[in-house]
Amino acid sequence: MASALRNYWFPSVPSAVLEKPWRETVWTNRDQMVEKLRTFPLNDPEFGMIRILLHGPVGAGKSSVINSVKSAFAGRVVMSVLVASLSDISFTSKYETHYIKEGEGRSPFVFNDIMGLEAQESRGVHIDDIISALKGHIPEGYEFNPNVFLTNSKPEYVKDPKLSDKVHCLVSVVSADKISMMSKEITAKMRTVRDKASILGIPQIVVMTMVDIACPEVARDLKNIYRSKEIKSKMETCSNVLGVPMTCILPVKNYHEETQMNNDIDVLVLEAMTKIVEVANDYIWHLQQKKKTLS
Ligand SMILES: Nc1nc2c(ncn2[C@@H]2O[C@H](COP(=O)(O)OP(=O)(O)OP(=O)(O)O)[C@@H](O)[C@H]2O)c(=O)[nH]1
Ligand SMILES: [Mg+2]
Repeated sequence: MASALRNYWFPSVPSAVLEKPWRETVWTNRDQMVEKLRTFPLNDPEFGMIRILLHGPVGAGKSSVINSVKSAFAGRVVMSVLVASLSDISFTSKYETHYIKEGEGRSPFVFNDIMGLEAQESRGVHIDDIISALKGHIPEGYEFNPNVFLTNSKPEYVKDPKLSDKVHCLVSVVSADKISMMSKEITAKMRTVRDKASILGIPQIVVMTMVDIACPEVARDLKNIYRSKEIKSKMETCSNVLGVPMTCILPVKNYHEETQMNNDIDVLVLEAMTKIVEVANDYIWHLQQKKKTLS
């Protein structure tokens, strides 16, 4: 009786979460996922390593993604890549390779972090520098200058990049809470970089961060990620804005204020990482076939 009365006075609000997840996730597989990535065999060992380039708007969580992957591998929260307290100027200004420690050695994949994109022409990383990075022409430690991009007339330009200097997967990092408000200038810059990567044959993945900010149900329980209507809608927006299929969009929540490890953060980060490494390895195989045909 009491509950019938409650329903009468307070009609039920549509639920923010779907009854069933629309994408399956195994939440108990953390250790196996780490092990699989640790022992990942490269299709062509001559490459030495898979190079992953992260790009995206200022403050999207690019550097934090690297810290989250490092943490998942180390089994403790690692904050070795400096991240910004929220600001509209890119905190990362140097081109740096980040290695993932694995036992005494290092894993077969590395990340390159890059300055963030901004709407104005003279601010943020220049898209020609991102394109040069894709081709392996940007030297380690290079300090980006939004006004001047690196050309082949400069001494620091890497004229003859090795296979391992080139990028094998381009990862676009966007934040779930800002994707609907992304300016058309930034969208255009991201699409230009993606088009160039496509011409070069480089595979692309989108990592959507800040899912905890975009949806309270996900902030409450990360396992709601594929039940959240809000997150699905953000991913669809992301797919439309950037022109990437849903299957290439991986939502994650980064370590940002936690001091303790969290299984669910790790699982989503490792799922994204697995997808990145798989598409990059397919690309390496493709390049190997081309090399064989030419020799
Ligand atoms: N709540 C929440 N905060 C996050 C997440 N990812 C990153 N942050 C925070 O967002 C801010 C920006 O993160 P960064 O990793 O520095 O972003 P970035 O893309 O490297 O930024 P720039 O180098 O300045 O272009 C930091 O304060 C992070 O702690 C996330 O998934 N959830
Ligand atoms: Mg950064």
